[in-house]
Amino acid sequence: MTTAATPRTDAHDLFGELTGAAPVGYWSAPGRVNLIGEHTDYNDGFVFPFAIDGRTIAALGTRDDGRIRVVSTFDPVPVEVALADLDALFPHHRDEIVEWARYPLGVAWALRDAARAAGRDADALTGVDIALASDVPVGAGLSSSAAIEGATASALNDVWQLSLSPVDLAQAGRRAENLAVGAPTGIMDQMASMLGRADAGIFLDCRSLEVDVVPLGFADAGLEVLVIDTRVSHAHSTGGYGERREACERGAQIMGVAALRDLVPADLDRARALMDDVTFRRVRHVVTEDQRVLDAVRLLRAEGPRAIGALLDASHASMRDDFEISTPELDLAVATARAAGAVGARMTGGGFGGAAIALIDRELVEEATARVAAAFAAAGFGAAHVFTVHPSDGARRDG
Ligand code: GAF
Repeated sequence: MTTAATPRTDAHDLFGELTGAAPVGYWSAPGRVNLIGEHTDYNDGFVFPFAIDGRTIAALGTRDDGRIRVVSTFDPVPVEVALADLDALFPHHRDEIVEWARYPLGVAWALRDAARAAGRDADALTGVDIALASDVPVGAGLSSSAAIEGATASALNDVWQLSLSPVDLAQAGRRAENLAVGAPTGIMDQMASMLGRADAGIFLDCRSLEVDVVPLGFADAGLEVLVIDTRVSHAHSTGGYGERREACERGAQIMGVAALRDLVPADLDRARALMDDVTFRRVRHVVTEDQRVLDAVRLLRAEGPRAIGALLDASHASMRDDFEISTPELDLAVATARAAGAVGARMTGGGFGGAAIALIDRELVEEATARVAAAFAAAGFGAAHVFTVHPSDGARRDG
């Protein structure tokens, strides 16, 4: 990912302005691109994301008054509360906190609970100052939120000496997102951000949370992942995301299963007979998408990355026609990338805006970028932001 921003310097400077001192350390976590497996995570299904080379950095220092203060490049006004007051704020009074600050404060809240569950005295945890800076685009569907959660969780895990595993930290991040922010999301983004590995995808079973790190081999195959950020902003705490989730739960209930993960494509004829058309199409997306994830991982291993192109295309069609979460901008991005020679393309993330990805030969990137710009201008859409991302390591201490 190419960007002029330097989040490490920004976090350092912001921390200095806030405290007049140097932090005790820096922790970082990446955003993610989901290669395939959309809206399957909260249905107990399969996903196959990778962590990207855009990261959020948390610069952290301790304080001895039991308070937490957060500041970020999203909003220069610091937010400060007593750690002990977090229990009263979340989830019911989250509206008292400005939205961006609910992510880091929500993680602190969730980790205090995790500390208690591990037999620690939550009131003995030290106060902290945290400065956050990021070069993960916000609102692009690249999970800038999981990057904030992962960086904050990693930092607090270390300074509070909680010894929680990356999966525990991902679960704390999801809890913050669901209850402190109010977005009814699944676990995919936090798992990808915590567990990502350079040049590899995270094949995740969202029921067992079992992870398989699968080499992607894009560079060796001469391929790039192009992100086409439509700049149509999305938010999962409002609107269509929750409605899709409800339709999936309704479908599972009608079919008498715990989650849509328990259905296979052969069950779809019965599903069609039992439910209304909209619910059926939501179910069909999830059931066929789970199968596409399994097929993508198998084909990637057997034949390499070029073999998954048709599955990426089919995934987009399913989200456009059955799950109805695409937008005209995303459809145009996908169609243009494919016409420019992409191996496969699809929208990525929760939908209703955000970004599409295209798996494309390195030497076609420039032309595809120009063609997207021309197509967006011709359609009267605002300019897209087009850049490449590379599969990268997950959350870590950075010094
Ligand atoms: C968003 C959510 F945060 C994820 O949990 C997942 O459901 C995704 O949308 C859709 O696959 O990124």
